[in-house]
Amino acid sequence: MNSRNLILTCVCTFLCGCSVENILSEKEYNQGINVLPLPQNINVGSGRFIISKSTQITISDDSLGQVADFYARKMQASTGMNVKVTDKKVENAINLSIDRNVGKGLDTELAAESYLLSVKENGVDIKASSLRGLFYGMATLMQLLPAEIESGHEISHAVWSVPVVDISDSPRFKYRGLMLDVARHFISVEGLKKHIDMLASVKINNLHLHLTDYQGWRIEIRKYPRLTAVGGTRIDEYGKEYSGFYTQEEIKDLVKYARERFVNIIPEIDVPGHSLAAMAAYPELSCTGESYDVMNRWGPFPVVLCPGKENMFELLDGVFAEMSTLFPSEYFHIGGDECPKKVWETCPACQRRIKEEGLFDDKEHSAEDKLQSYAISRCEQILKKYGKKLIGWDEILQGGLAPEATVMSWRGEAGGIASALMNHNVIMTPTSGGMYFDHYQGNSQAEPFAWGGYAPIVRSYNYNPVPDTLVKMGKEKYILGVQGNAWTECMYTEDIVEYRVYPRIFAVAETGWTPDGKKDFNDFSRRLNNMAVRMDYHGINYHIPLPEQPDFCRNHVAFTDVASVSFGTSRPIKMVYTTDGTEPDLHSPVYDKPIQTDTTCTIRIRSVLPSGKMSMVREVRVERQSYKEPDTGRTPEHAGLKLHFAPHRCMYISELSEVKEWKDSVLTSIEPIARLRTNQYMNVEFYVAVAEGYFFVPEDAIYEFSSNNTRITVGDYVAVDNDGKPQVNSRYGKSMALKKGWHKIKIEQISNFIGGWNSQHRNSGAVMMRKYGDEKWTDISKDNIKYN
Ligand code: TNX
Repeated sequence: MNSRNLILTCVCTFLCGCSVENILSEKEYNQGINVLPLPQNINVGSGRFIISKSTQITISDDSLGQVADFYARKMQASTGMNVKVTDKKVENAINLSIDRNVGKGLDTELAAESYLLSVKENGVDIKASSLRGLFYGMATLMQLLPAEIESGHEISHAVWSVPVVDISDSPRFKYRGLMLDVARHFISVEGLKKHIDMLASVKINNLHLHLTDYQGWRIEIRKYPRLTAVGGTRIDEYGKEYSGFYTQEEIKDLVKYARERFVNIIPEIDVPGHSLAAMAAYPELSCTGESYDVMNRWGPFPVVLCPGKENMFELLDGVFAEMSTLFPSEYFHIGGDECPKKVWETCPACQRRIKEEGLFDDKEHSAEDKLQSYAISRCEQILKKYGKKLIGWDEILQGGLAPEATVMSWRGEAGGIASALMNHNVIMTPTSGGMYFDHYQGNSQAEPFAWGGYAPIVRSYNYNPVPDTLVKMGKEKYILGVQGNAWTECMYTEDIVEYRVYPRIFAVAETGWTPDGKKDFNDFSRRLNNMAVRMDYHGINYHIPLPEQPDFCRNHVAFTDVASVSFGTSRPIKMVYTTDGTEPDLHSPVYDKPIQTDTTCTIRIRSVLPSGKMSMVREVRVERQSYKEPDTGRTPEHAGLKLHFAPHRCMYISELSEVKEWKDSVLTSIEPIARLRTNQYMNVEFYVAVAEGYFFVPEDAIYEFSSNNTRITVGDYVAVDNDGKPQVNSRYGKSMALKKGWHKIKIEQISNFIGGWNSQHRNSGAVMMRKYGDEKWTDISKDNIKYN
């Protein structure tokens, strides 16, 4: 024990009258300053302030009671101390006061979020010009305390201390947000409250709820009950109902909860594309009056509202009217993304509207683009009536921006830049900047199934929302801030949503708050270890970086002699492993050099945070093989593969034995095995196809295989197994040592919906292979397949 802690021990023994067992600040993850987002200015002094039974929160006037009570309750829960709130001056206190000078000179909203925090050995002073600023000052104080302060139940015999510091802090941007897509997969009110707690703790001030889409309408509208009665339920591919929506009472409760934590909730009703759930409820909203079912797979789809008719705008007026009273937010999001306009070209009502409004084709925009702008501008007018400002995705630029629209730039930054140049406000949330939390946060071979794309936390962290072009043009002030988006097509449960959002949203928090020049990924990584413990107390299922092979990440490694498998993590974290089949735990060997073996084994490896919390286990099968001889010495006779095809609906390979009506033909190249269908999006043609024959291996080598087809068998060996899994990115390839020559191959393909996906959706049909050491995959080409 060092001398400072000895003093602490004595002080606490004196104050508590008990023997001290738990000096929380000594724990590895509590050491140093762990404030996240990092404050603008921080000066660390020496000594510590200790929270004791006599510590009270003092307030300069009653209006501060709300903030003081909030934190008093929080501190009481974990420390067990009855932290009183008083308007009297007392010793050993946390003093909250309003000081109009804090943040002076800044933009009003930035000033309101600014605070001064001074910790001395005998007390804490927090000053701000508003309640919001005081709330953030207290949030920082919580982060200066040990992570255990987040506990919901008392931690006894603990010392609660804060380092002596001086902090002056204000945000870089006024908008710092998270979008949750509750339309594809619903999140319960309790689940949302958990998110709000975490967001508030890292000073994120906006929660954007994507409430409607093709796959569901999730908010009660009293005037249009069918929106939820019909639009709130879809029948999944197994015939099971999936439903959920928020009642207006639940929304009120949620909004109140968020307001108490200074989180603004922005609702989104996505129109005129992404509106199928509403059209299922009210078919007259479509151009043709055609009736639809709420969609049970992931789009986008060529289905759109009809802006030619007035009833679209009547409905939206009713919807916006009710929602405007529920959500105090000054912003309202109307979506506007991925609007399919083809149907409008042949819709008499749309064409009439185009004529009447003079929306003619010009060099830049088609008449239908302009019709979309017309629809968005009408939305803006309706919202204006209810005192709201419109936000839309960057597609609302097509056909011209609505006069006062704020743009969320997601398809890169171009839309954001174009909007800012036209003096429109912008929120940056580009896929390219690591702002898409449905993208993989680690190697797709190692991580659980996700939408696709790659957004490691370092990319989210390093993103700078102000493009140089805008700085040069003096337009950077139009960048309101930054947001991370969690689209939930592939987030089937609330746990998975948490896994994808945390900790990447903390990177967004820091990008949105801390000046770019002060950001430091290594220090951020260190602070994440402290945040992890806080998240544990909130029951958040956060992502812990998995061990990955730095060169080629694969779950199956073949070797003929000796194998050497090395691992790393996306930020410095300890790894433990076993090779004897047992589950690695805290006592297992620590990974410190490549694992070498000359016999077949399974490496089980996981990461361990300083708190002792472990990641999921990765299993890497390391298999000793001898080179497989070709299956025939002679070049097979005919070009292509033998194809057996049947129009049969099933889900698994094991069901193929039941198929009777096979039709035989020849597949001249492999890819069409996934293209034996009518329409990729709207209809899935259910079929099974099996192609058999030989493929040519150009040289003796170890090859790995990858394909989105259901199963690939080489000789007798299953080289790719996607059986029963969403086949949108191959994650199951195995490796084989193969001799030059013709080897047997069997390609099995099941066309069905799997996990909400058309199994053909992103499937090129190809079977790819690559030699160990090669960077590039190559398709098995039509010249290299033959049959007898
Ligand atoms: C595009 S981002 C969409 C969403 C999808 C997402 C998947 C945006 C405005 N539209 O509907 O869920 O991609 O990454």
